[in-house]
Amino acid sequence: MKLYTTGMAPNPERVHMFVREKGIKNIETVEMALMKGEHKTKEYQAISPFRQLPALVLDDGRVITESKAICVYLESLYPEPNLFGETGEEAAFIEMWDRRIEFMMLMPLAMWIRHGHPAFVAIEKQIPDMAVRGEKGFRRFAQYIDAELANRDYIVGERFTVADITAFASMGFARVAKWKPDAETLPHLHAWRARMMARPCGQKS
Ligand SMILES: N[C@@H](CCC(=O)N[C@@H](CS)C(=O)NCC(=O)O)C(=O)O
Repeated sequence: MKLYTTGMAPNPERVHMFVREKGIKNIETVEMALMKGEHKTKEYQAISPFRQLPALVLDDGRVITESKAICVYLESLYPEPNLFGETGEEAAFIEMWDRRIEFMMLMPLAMWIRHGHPAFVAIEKQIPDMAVRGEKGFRRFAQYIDAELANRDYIVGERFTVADITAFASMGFARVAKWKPDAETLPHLHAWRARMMARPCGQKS
């Protein structure tokens, strides 16, 4: 298996965190310089039709794109520890939270950074209003999830799942906007982030 990836980008990072939590060692990686547009070539488009990262090339040549789909595939090869749900019911709750985190936290954050950070003119036609809306949406959701985490240790319940990975990868990307959860105003999110940093997903090699 070969993983096309790039540093400091939340979607590839979701896969790397998943790999660390599973303890998977046999994935070759190909690092692409996103900000230099290395992924915009015809060669890479032949691998990933929308020229996005990550992309996982299987040993038989087939390609899986979409970070979550890559994680689903890896979960099928390495079922333990289970990160997608032991029962259909648990899987539904995990999926619900993972989608909420992806659409209400990661996407507004990406809008904020891609449309607001000067370095991102390299890959984005910036619309300043999108940055403003993104920042607002992200901050609103951070408060919401902080309140949720007052009652439990992890995004879904009492155990770590793929939804924690999506949220933690978002936190990592938020550092580009010089944002992290503050112990006074977002105490539960702050404590959850400290728990994530102590886990395999938080140990960058
Ligand atoms: N839905 C895709 C999104 C992939 C994506 O947007 N990747 C970003 C990096 S985080 C990318 O490759 N962007 C390239 C660009 O915007 O030119 C996934 O989950 O993998």
